[in-house]
Amino acid sequence: MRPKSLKGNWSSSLKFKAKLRLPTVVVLCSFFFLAGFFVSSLFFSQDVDGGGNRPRDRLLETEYDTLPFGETGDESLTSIPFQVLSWYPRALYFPNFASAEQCETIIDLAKPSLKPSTLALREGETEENTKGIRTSSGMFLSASQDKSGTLDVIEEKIARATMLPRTNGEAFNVLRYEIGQKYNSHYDAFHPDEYGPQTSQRVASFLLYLTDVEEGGETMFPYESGANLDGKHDPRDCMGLRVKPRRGDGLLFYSLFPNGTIDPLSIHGSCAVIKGEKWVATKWMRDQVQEE
Ligand SMILES: O=C(O)CCC(=O)C(=O)O
Repeated sequence: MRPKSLKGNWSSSLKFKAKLRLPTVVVLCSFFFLAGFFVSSLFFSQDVDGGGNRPRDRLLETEYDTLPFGETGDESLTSIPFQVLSWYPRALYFPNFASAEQCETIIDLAKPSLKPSTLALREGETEENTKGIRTSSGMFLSASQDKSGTLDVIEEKIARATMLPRTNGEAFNVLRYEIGQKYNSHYDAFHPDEYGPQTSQRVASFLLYLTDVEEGGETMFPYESGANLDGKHDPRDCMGLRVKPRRGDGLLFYSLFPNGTIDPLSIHGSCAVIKGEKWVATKWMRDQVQEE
């Protein structure tokens, strides 16, 4: 009897175990399937937008088929990162536009020839009655004067970034601001009502910051997005959108609207340097080809 009952117990326990195993297997399979799905979806989502920006890198680095290009085009895919600082006026920021060595080279070239900065004078203005508006020192330097080729490379990069031809650029105006020095708010474009008829006009300005500035020295846009238009604005005040100089970074803004008229919000200036020294190279781009 005992063995029989034992056998009976054994077989019923086997049946019980078999009954138990089937749902367990199903549950375990489902669990592993779901876990696998979850882990793989994690990897997949990192691939799409995770910290590394992988697809974008891939697009820039790889087999992106470039197109046939015209006589003055080329094969390279240029990547120049920029940030839109403002649409009113149109202002863009280009981090790491130039290297520290390039900045040093430009400063070394300009340093021996610095003179007090000057202004384009309006009717009734004299050097005497405009004293204090622009207190930096500076000099003009064209790419052809720089035997190291640094300005040539920078000028080419500015032309590519702005799609404004190099031939339309004035020589670089390299400026140094010492403590307390500044440039009151002003327009780079010349209004014919104030300056008389113009044969060419400044379209845009590209500023390459050659140094960091410990404190002050920001490029300011006091009317950004229509602010401070109540007629009480004092051009000496450091206000509005302020761009802090960082060595090697670039700032581009447009003085003219696409229709060729002057953007009243493009007024800008340099806040006084409070601590440190500011060096900047300005390139004004015009609507007409410039003579060398
Ligand atoms: O130094 C700056 O930040 C501004 C320079 C400037 O306004 C100019 O050169 O026209």
